[in-house]
Amino acid sequence: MNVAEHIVERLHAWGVGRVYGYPGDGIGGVLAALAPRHEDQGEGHIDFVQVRHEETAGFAATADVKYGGNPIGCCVVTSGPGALHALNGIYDALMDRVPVVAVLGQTAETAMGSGYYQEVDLASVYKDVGRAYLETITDASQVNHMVDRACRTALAERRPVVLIVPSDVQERPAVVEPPDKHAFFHTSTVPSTPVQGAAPADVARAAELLNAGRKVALLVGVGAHGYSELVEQVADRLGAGAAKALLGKTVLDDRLPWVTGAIGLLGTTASWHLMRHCDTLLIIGSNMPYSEYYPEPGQARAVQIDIDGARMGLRYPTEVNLAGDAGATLAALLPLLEQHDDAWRTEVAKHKQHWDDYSAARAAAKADPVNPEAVVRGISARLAKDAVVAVDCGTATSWYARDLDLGPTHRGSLAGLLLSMGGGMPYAIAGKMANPDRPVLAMIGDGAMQMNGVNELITVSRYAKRWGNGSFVVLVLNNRDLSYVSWETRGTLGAPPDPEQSSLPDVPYADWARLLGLDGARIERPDQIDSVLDAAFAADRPFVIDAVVDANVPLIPPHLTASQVLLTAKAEFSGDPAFFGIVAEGLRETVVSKAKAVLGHHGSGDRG
Ligand SMILES: Cc1ncc(C[n+]2csc(CCOP(=O)(O)OP(=O)(O)O)c2C)c(N)n1
Ligand SMILES: [Mg+2]
Repeated sequence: MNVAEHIVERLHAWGVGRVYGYPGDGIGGVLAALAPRHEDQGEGHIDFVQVRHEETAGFAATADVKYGGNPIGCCVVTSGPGALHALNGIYDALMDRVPVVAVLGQTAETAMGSGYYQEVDLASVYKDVGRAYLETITDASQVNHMVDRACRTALAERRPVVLIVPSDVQERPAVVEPPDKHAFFHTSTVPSTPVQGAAPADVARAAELLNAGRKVALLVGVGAHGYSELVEQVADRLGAGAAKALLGKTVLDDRLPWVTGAIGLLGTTASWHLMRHCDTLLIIGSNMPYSEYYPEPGQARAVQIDIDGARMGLRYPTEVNLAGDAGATLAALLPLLEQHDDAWRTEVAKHKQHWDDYSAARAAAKADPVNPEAVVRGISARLAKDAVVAVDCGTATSWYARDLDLGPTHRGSLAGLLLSMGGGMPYAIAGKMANPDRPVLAMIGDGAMQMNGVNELITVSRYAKRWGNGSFVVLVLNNRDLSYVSWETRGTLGAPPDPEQSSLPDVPYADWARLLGLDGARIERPDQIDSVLDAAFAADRPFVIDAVVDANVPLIPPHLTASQVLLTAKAEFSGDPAFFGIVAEGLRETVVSKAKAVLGHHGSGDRG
């Protein structure tokens, strides 16, 4: 056995059953060690997924864990350019707190320091993203303790860890049993028991606070994943309404009347009302960053449950901070909670209904040529109960948050805090690899599709035959614009976007899919929506929906601040032609009339 084979064996012992990667001579030894494992369908099996770009390997390793695949994600990439490509995907693991081990090749030790080709100081480049654990294996005796400590740290801290392995070290004979002497270690591959619930005395204090509340709001995040029933029971007991952070979207069913859906910039007016009118807040496993969407400071008494004691009270001044696993903590809390009446819930449900009516009207509004929300709502109606959903960064994120009804039977995720374009297709691939018997849906903007999606469709076409369930639907929102940023430009700078920067070439995405042996169709008119969606969801192979949608359906935040209105209006009045093209007339009226009211209020002809 050599060092590379030893590393692979030890990673396997920690639960690494799938590796996303790309070859190169800097990592040749490790890939050679993976080869027989890939063929071995028995105990020692490790799947190898060859992607088109190392960034995909980083994203997919992260997403694999999020979608319930391996307990620890793994990507294996070569030295220099391979490792530099992978960096962004590994940052996703850091920001969304996912255990991932990145194995990076490196220049041979003998050549290091000579300015050799592909020689990059990876320990420096990866210092930040690998802050939990980053080491270079330079001696065969280090393999046991370095792999063990890396994997244990990744799992315990839910962070990426990095092992750099020079190419010549990979080939050296392994030291499987280090000698029993000074400065050698004998380490364990037995995982640590998971963190349990919070301390009973603190749970009792939290119960007292929650029982005193009359208008309780829940903010539910990814930390509540897997505990949907408990969250519902707690909410029912407290007569509470609940808003969901983006990564917690599947914890509670969007269709429940007391669930107000998404919160924050992409959220609903119902979540805004819930937060702004509650007197008590219970945050469960969420680190939702938009602080202005929480209750006003001082308005609500708050309890937070988080597995990480270091992340308490960061977004809202909480009174009781319960550090522990959300499931165990909620289970301890539930018997201490008194039954509340449903007066507040009735109010919450009324606002939820308003939102539903408003959003249905938005989707029904005419657009040029097709309203993206109509397409997404059509998808929502057809989505299988067990679908796995991936979404990219852009307007797709908004429509995912607002128009797609998901619940605990689904799985849904994205690069939540990093919000990188190009996450959607790698997430969809990992979602399918982790759940080959479930249908997958990806929602991706044309910009992100052009960034990496068209290439990674090659990966999809390569592996599609392996999947037990062939359904893999990719919705491309072909609006020929970096629309999300165009709206940000209007809303924050008060300026129309520069078309040279923001417009995108039209690409026949469905034709490309068919060239690859997949299926696809274009939606160019509203009357094609139903037939194309029906075909997409009936297809037994990956299907690309090229939806030619309107870039100018406004992305209105749930609460328009006066300054946003002023700036958006300024963009309009300064002659942004797109703004006049907004065909969701009712909405346009809302923004424009609100803007005019504010402008009028400020008495400022000059602002126009
Ligand atoms: C890697 C990366 N580059 C740039 C951005 C900034 N950004 C956020 S959304 C967006 C526009 C996305 O365009 P597209 O994929 O076409 O989706 P749309 O908003 O048009 O639906 C951009 C450029 C980003 N988030 N990530
Ligand atoms: Mg676009």
